[in-house]
Amino acid sequence: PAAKPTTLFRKQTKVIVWGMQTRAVQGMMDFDYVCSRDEPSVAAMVYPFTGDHKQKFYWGHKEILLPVYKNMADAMKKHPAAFDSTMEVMQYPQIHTIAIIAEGIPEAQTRKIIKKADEKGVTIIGPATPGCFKIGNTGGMLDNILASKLYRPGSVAYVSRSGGMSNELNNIVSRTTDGVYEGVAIGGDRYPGSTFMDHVLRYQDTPDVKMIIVLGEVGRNLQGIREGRITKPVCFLSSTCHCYLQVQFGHAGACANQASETAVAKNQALRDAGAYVPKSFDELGDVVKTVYDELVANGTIIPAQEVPPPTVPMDYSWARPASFMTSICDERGQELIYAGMPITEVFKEEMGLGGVLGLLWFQRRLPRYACQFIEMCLMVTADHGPAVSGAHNTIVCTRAGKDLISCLTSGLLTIGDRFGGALDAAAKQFSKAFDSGMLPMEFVNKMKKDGKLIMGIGHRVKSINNPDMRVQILKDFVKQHFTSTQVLDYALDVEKITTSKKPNLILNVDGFIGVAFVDLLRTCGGFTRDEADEFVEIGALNGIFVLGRSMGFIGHYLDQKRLKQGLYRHPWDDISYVLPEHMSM
Ligand code: Q5B
Repeated sequence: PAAKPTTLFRKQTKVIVWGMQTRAVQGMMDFDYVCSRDEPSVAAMVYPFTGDHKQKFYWGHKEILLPVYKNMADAMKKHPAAFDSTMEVMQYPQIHTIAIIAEGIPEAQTRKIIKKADEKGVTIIGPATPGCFKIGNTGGMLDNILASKLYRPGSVAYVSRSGGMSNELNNIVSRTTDGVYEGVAIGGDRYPGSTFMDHVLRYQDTPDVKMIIVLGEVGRNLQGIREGRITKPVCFLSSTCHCYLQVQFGHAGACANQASETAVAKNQALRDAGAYVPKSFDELGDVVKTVYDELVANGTIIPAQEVPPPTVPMDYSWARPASFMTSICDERGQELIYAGMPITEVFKEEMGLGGVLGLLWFQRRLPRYACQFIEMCLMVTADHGPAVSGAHNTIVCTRAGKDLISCLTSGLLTIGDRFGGALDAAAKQFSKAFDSGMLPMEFVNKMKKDGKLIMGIGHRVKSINNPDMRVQILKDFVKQHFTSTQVLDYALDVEKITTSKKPNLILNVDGFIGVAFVDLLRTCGGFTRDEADEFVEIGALNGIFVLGRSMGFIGHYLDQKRLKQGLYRHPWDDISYVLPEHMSM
C-alpha cells in the first residue's frame, strides 16, 4: 500500500463537495472566512443531476459564484451513490483524503473502499460522519465555531466516533486549553474508512499536536499506547454503558462482541498503559485541563496570542436564495459593466460588436480575430432576400398592418432545423463524428442508414455550380486566422462526398458557421474543452443567425412600410386545392 500523509488538511487545502449541500458549503465558507483564509476551501461542487452551472454563496459580505459540475456524462446514468463517487474520486492522484458524510453504505462496499484507499494511499474519514477541517456541517453554525474558537489552531487533536460529539468536544477543549488543532469523527459504521489508531498515530507524528483526546464507545486497538509508540499524552474516554455483551448502541461500530472489548476493561487497560482516563464524561474537561496545564507548565505548549477573527454576516440571508441570478451584466453602479468590463473600457479598447457579443454571450474577452469573425458572421447572415421563409413571414405580417416587433418575431419564428437554425445541430453532428474518429464516408453512410439529414448540408438555390460567396468569404478569413480548423476540414471532406451525390448538398452558411465556431471555441485559448462543448450544447450558435437575420427582417419591415404595400392575399392559381373526392364541389 502507498504511504498516507500525516497532515490531512492545510490552510491551502481545497475540497470538492459531492451533492447539492448548499447549507454545508456556506458553513464551510463562513468558517474559512473567520479563519482568515485567502480564498474559500470549497473549489467546486459536483451534482450530476443538473448541467454545469454556478451557485451563489457569501464570502464574508461579498457574493461569490461557485462552479457546480455535473462531472462525467455517464454519472447521470449511474445515479452515483457515495460508494461510486468515492471509488471514482480515488482515480485522481491529487485526492489524498475523502470524507464520506453519507450513512447506510453497505459494509461490503466500505471494505472495498478501504482496500482501494490503502492501495492508493488515500485516507478515508467516515462513512456516517461530518468529519473535520470544517467538512460539511461539522462544528455547527458560525456562532458555535466562534464560541469554540475554531478559527485558529490550538494544540489539541481529537478523534471520536460520533460526529455529534464534535461540538461538545470543541466546547470542552476551547474552555480548558488553547483550542483544537484538528478534530476527526471517524463515523458510526462497523467498518469506518479509518480507525481511531490511524488518527492517533497521525497526531503523534504531527509536531503541532501536543495532546490527544480519543472519545469512543469501545476502543479496539490499544497496542500503540501499550508499546510506547504514542508518547504524547492521550485522554481516552470510552462510554461505560457498553459493558454489556452483544448490545448495539447507536452506531453499528459501537457493538461490543467480547468481554475484553467492553468499556470497563478497555478503560482499565488504557489506564495501565499510561493514558488519562476520566471516570465519566463529566470529568473529561477536568482531566483535559490538568494535562494541558502540565504541558504549559513544562513549556511543551506556549499559548499563542489571541487575534480576533474577521466578522461575517450572521443573518444567513443566503438560506433564502434570490429569485434571479445573473453573471453577464451589472447596471447598478455608476457605470454599466459587461461581464466584468466597464462600458468605457469596451469603447476605449474598440472592442466592437464582436467584442460585446464575446462578453455578453461567452463571458470572455475574445481575441481580435474572433471578434472580427463574429462580426463577419453577422454581416453575411444579415439578409438573403425576400423569398426565404423568415423574410417572407415578416413581409406578410407587415402587410397585415402589424407593428415592428410582431413582424420581426413572425420572421424569427421560422428559424429552425431547416431554415437558418441548423448551426448548433451541425456543430454537434460534425464534432461528434470527428471526435469519435469516424471517417467522413462512414459518417455520411451512417446518417443515410439512420434516415437523418446532415445538418448544415444542402441548399435550395446554392450548389457547387452556383457557390455561396458568403461561405467563401468566411472560409478565406478562417483559413487565414484560426489556429486550427480540424472540425471545419472534416466538414469540408463530408461536403466533397455529399456534393458528389447531388451538387446542392454543399456545406451551407449555417453549417459553415457552426463547425468553424467549434474550432474557434476549442482553439482560441479562452475556453476549456468542457466550456466550448457547453456553448454548443446550450444552443449559443443559432443565436448568431438569429441576431444577424434580425437586421434583414427589420429591413424588410421598413421596406414594406416605405413601399406602402397593402394586405397580402395569396393568388388562388398558385394554390393547388387537393381536397378528398367526396368533399369536392
Ligand atoms: N438531402 C436546406 O433541401 C435543405 C440533405 C440531404 C443528407 C442533407 C436541406 C436540409 C439540412 C438543414 C440545413 C440550413 C432544406 C440551410 C439556410 C439559410 C439560407 C436559406 C436560403 C439563408 C435544402 C433532396 C435530396 C433528398 C434528401 C437529400 C437534402 N439535404 N441528404 N443531408 N442535409 N438541410 N438547413 O434542396 O435521395 O432525393 O430523397 O434540410 O442545413 O437555411 O437562402 O434559402 O441565408 O436564408 O429542398 O441560406 O438540404 O432538398 O429536402 O428536397 O432533398 O437531397 O434526402 O434525397 P432541398 P430536399 P433523395 S441554409
